[in-house]
Amino acid sequence: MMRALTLLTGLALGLFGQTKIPPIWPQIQGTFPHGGQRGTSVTVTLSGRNLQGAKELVFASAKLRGEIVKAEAYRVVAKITLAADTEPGRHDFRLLCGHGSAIGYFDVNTLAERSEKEPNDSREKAEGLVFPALVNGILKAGDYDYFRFEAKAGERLTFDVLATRNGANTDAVIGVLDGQGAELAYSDDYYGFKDPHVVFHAPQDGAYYLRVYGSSEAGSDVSDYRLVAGRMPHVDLSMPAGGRQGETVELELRGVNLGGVKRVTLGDGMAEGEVLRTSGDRARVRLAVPKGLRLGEHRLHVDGATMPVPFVVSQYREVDVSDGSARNRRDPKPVDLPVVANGVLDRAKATDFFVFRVEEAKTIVLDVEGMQLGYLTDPMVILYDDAGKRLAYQDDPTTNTGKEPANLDPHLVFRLPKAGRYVAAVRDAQFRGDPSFLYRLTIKEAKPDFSVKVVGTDDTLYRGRDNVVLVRVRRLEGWTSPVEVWAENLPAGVTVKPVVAEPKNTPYTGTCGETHYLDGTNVEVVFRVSGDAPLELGQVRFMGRGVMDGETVVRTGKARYFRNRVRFIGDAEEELLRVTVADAPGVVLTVPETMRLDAKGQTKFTAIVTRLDSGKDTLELTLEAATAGLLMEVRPVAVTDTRAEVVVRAAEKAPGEFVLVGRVGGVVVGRSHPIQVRRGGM
Ligand SMILES: [Ca+2]
Ligand SMILES: [Ca+2]
Ligand SMILES: [Ca+2]
Repeated sequence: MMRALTLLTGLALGLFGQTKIPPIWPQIQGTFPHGGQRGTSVTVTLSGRNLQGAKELVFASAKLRGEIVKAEAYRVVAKITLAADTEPGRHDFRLLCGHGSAIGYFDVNTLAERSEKEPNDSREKAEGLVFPALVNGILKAGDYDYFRFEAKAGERLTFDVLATRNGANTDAVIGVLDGQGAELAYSDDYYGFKDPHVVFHAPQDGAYYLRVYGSSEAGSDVSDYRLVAGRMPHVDLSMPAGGRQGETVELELRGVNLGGVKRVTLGDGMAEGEVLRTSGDRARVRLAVPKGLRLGEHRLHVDGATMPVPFVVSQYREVDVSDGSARNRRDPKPVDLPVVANGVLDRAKATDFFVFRVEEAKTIVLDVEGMQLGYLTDPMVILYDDAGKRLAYQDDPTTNTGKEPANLDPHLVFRLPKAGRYVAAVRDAQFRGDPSFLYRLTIKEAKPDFSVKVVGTDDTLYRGRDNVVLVRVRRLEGWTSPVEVWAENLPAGVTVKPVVAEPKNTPYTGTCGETHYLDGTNVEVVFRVSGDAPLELGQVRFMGRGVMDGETVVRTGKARYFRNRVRFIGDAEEELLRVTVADAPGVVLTVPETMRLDAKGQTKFTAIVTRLDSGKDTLELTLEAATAGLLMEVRPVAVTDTRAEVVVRAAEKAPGEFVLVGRVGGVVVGRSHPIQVRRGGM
């Protein structure tokens, strides 16, 4: 979640310049358990900062209901009720507080769940697993979680740890050990964002161990994970990975333990597939794609499988070349445009070639989906003329520096100079290959278009100020005109002036000072909030409009997960931006969460003082809600000071808690979050 860059309006005589508001909005860092079994109720603890006053927990799906049980600054306890027909997989929720909202993710499964029981740090203390198992765990720093299981020779068992894919900050590793503790299988990062996955082939009958731990032994009190283990089916991909609206498609699911697959469902019960035949690692399924189904990515669920696989609903003819029928450069696969080719770059250097004809000069687009669907493919496309001369190629549409969300999927737009035959090729940019390197290549005549994406999902809009929300316009299929961006459905007292995104990608500076470009244009949309706007929650819709070749195109914006909070990218379930109209405090006091007393029962810290009031008078700091026996020493903070050195003494040397309060002229202008005082040590 990227927050508004809050600027000041200068209404108050321009005294405070452009003070940036420190992060005083709610932030969720951990969720435990990070999911639940559908048809049950679960008590969940959300850990984070600035969670005080949480009023509601709302889900995008009506099948899930949240109820706040208890709300404190660092912790919210909520009860979540899951309807029996909730779609399995990840669901967005929002925690709504008076001072802002935060997005979180909740995983829904069909399996009965339990939590790990510490201590389980060695084989001797391993917990028994009964398959299928779903265990919720926490990886503290240096933590090892051992589980014991029985397997028969030749059995294939799936171990999957769901953590970063839920937004958890857990970089988990798993290892499978034999009865004597020798490691037989290992996985650190299997999925794009560091979650591990192992399919274990048991070499003989007997007892084995599974070990879950943090990469480099990293972990924390809020590093949660969900372990799914058993003889369950696991699907790597569906081939083809999409189907055309209103058509019936025959799919091959590829994975392990697919022999018993009986039920395949598209999305939230939108279509049921008919299982035609199965073998151990394949299942053939006939699926009628409903005519009115929304275009784009959906989830395909296999009953009992660990995870759904992506399935894209398209409006073009789909072909499957995963049988290797496009592998030969001298004998490329003939296709008619428009077409979506589905393939797998299954081995190193694998390249698929397609030949097509155009009857006149025209602009075409070669668009690949790979990474966007969650696969580790880094696809690139190359375009040749009939004589084999390379006309154009594209690897990534943006420079991927790690500073901005990555996009590895090419979108190449090219003007074919004349009628004739052309060849398009797709391969991994580094010539890597793997049976899971799926791609979907769309080749079609370009029809200029654009997308509007909000950079983030939640924002707090402060009264009496201008608040900036970043919106990214991405030009597609050769769009070269300006796009006007505006916002609708605004809360009372909030106004927004339309902004124009010029057809130029936004530059940004890399870590070494070099210049890079985004794959789109960021515009700053300014939300001016009057001083008397009602304090309320709202949902804002962004819109974009542009004219090209005499045609007006209007698009609705979509809120997008932002990399800093969530390790995955993509559109949030709700397309509207959640906003909260709130008052900025007169002062923000940034303080540590925890202090430890020294041998004399004393501790000190520096409070960072950000004045957001007119700042003409000295700030007095006092202690509030103090546990008995806590005393504080601090000097008044002069208007020009941004730091305050605070000394705290505890008569009892016992744990306690206090809040730092800022007053100007006797009036409270701000409070810190609670500071826990603990007994000595580090
Ligand atoms: Ca643990
Ligand atoms: Ca442990
Ligand atoms: Ca990992």
